[in-house]
Amino acid sequence: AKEPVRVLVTGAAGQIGYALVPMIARGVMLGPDQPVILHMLDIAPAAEALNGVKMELVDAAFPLLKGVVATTDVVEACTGVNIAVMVGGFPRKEGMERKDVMSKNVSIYKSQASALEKHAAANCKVLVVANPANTNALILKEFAPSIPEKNITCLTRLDHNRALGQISERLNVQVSDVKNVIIWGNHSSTQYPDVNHATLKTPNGEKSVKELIADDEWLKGEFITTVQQRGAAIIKARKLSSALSAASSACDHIRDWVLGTPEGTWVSMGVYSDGSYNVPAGLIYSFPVTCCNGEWTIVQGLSIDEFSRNKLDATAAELTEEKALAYSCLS
Ligand code: NAX
Repeated sequence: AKEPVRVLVTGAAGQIGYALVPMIARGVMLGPDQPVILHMLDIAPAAEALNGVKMELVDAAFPLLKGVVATTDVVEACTGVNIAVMVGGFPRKEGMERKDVMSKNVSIYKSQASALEKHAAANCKVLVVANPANTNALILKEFAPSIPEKNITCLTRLDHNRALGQISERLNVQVSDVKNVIIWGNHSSTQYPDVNHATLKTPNGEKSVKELIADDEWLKGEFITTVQQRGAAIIKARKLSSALSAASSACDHIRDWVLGTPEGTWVSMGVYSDGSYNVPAGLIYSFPVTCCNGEWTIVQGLSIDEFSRNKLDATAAELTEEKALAYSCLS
């Protein structure tokens, strides 16, 4: 039998946490034969709700779930974890300045970075979900210098999956037959969902999604804005932000990272930029990646036309500005 993997979920008493922890306990994240021990962290005002989630996990009698740690103590939460999914953060409330929200999250991610650095298992993999996701991940990286930078990522897989979903609806095909869309840049409304290299699996081989759709106006207009604005559309409909899709995509992100992407398929992950595609180095930026043996690699050599270039640069500029804002909160 495999040794259990310890998975930390911060903000576990929140909406995404409530959707995510049962998925992890059922093997959706790490596979149906991988036992897990869940570490759930939240803050004191949510302690009772967190305990309620723990009670439900016990009640669900998940065969793969070998233990639950539910705590408001960051050190206890981080101790020995192999995977950390950072969902907890400070939400933007009406009337709040961007700088104030950034400052709250910078201080949260700074202290949680230190706890992970000191107490997590060696080679712990980190996924930041909480917004501003890319910049929170960057702060975490800066304050956990002994965690390899390759191990710190942020979630853009939800945006990636949303793009696949939009294409499958438009072409009236199975979403599982569509692949290789790309989300470039920030998990924000400046992200660039790119279909230039996407393909559809057909009985006669792989076809270009762009050629099949053959509607540049839609691809450069409504498609992009629908994916960029999907979060707001969900809030409008549900009066709550996306939770089940965010949780499911977080599982996809970790599963592909740990277990590998299928041959010929790439996915989008927010990772530490090395300057590929002339994206400034030193940002956490979403790129197309393949994963093998627990490591991601940026897909190289894709052609970038002028339209795409401008979009890649615009979202990079926003991230550079967010980075400066985050740093200004440190002093
Ligand atoms: P909720 O407000 O329901 O849950 C957040 C939880 O975090 C709360 O239980 C809160 O008490 C806890 N928390 C706050 N500060 C904490 C701290 N210092 N340590 C531990 N826990 C803390 O929000 P939810 O809808 O679950 O969303 C969580 C985060 O995901 C938000 O930042 C949200 O913006 C972000 N999202 C990111 C997405 C992505 O694709 N990257 C998509 C979905 C989502 O919008």
